[in-house]
Amino acid sequence: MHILFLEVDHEADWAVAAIGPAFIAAYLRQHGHSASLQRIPFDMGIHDAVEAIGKHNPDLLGISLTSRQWLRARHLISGIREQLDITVVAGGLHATFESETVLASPGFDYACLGEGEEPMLELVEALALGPGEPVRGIRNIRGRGESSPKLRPPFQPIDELPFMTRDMLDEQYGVVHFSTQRGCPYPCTYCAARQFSDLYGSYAEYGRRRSHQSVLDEFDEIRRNGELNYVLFMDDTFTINHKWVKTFCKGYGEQFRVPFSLHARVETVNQAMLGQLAEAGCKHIVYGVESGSERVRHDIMKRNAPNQRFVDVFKWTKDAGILVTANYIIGTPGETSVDIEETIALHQQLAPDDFGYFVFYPYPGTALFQVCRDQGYLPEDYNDQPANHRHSILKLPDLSNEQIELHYQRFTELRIEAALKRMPDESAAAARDGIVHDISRAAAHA
Ligand code: B12
Ligand code: SF4
Repeated sequence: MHILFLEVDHEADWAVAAIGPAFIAAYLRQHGHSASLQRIPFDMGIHDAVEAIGKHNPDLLGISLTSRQWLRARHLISGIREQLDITVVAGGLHATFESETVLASPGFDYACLGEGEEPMLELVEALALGPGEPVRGIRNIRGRGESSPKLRPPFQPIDELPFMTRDMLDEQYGVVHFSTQRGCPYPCTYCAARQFSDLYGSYAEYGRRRSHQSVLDEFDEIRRNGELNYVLFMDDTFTINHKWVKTFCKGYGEQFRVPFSLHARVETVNQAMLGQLAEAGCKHIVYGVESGSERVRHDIMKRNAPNQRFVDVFKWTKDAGILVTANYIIGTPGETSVDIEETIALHQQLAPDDFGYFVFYPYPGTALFQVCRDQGYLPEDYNDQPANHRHSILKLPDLSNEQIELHYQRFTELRIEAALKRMPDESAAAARDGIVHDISRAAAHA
């Protein structure tokens, strides 16, 4: 069977790599099927999408859904199915935690909950038997009108998963995406990633990390087949196991030492580890700071590190010669303008090389989604509203949407200022217009 995965861009200039599909496609190919990927760029209409899909001559369409992709994907699949008679299965976080909504939408036949490799193979093999009654009873796969399916345990041993199909990752200039583990042990209440652990029971059941040998073998394969110039580690929190990281740094540093970036949490690093990472080639770390208010972090987000820890870790990271990016969230339920002032104050103290700032969006399946629903902050039609990080969809008692917009605007200004500071004087004035234009253009996509 030929399985075509769709990756639906939902913003003009922010396309992401299809990590989930690349894992599933590798597994399907290993089992004798063929698979490819069709990206649906932001400006591609339904007619062109149908034509592009037709060129792959697929037997089955698989679509990966995050909440941000949902609205456009819903529109596309409904339009595509009016013209193409083909079975559609959705997977990914949104399909997992909103499977009922997804299946109630025209054109979707199946939703896959949780990890997709084995369920997808089983579905493909059942569908290959020929047309007939809809397939039922496959663990993780929910059909229209069916209740939530039973889940199979997470894939074990993780080393036996084939390496991602790189031809589906749109990689250029030797910049590669890489995944060494599944799952994150932390309980952050806004995070959809950690919900997979809850889906499977706990992190002890869901969390798995590949062996060093498997990781190094994949790098070796990448280098044999093409360029390897920069590595983007996609793991939620790369630094959770010091022993693993130390051995990785030694092996990777000796054999590859290709520069790389990763995501970390301040509690999980220390000076020694940062030194090892830098020595192995680490050039950039992204830390989730989220809020400068210890109350918000502790009581609302379930993140217990004190502000001082962020200050120390940012210093150690810079001292190790690693660039540092901070991410902030504004507009969580229970947050006030005073808290956001504290975030800005902490940001000034941390002085990261760059930062991202996101208006809080309640992802289905998360603890804060439930809070928003229980407290009546969530609109009934949340699934019909765009999921983005520029506007709040909530009605919060302590923070109006106008206030959130103003705070967001302030972060934008801070970012423009920081960008201008990095430029020589003569280019700064000219650049200001360009940056303002780019940022307002990005905001217009919201
Ligand atoms: C790496 C990463 C990024 C990278 C690159 C993403 C990419 N795909 O290349 C970058 C930095 C660009 C990024 C950006 C953002 N990200 Co991000 N990102 C991640 C992260 C940490 C890992 C993704 C990953 O590699 N997963 C590994 C693969 C194997 O897992 P998977 O995708 O879930 O796939 C499995 C199953 O879901 C299923 N499956 C998936 N697709 C399909 C399809 C079919 C047909 C089937 C059957 C099954 C199936 O099978 C797969 C294999 O078992 C996730 C957290 C997470 N753990 O998922 C957040 C996450 C996906 N990001 C998220 C968000 C919100 C963002 C941002 C908005 C920034 C932000 N505020 O956090 C931007 C938006 C980008 C965009 N355009 O949408 C959210 C999405 C929440 C949601 N419910 O939609 C997550 C979950 C983190 C969170 N905050 O909770 N991200
Ligand atoms: S540490 Fe990061 S990935 Fe882990 S639960 Fe918290 S926000 Fe999610």
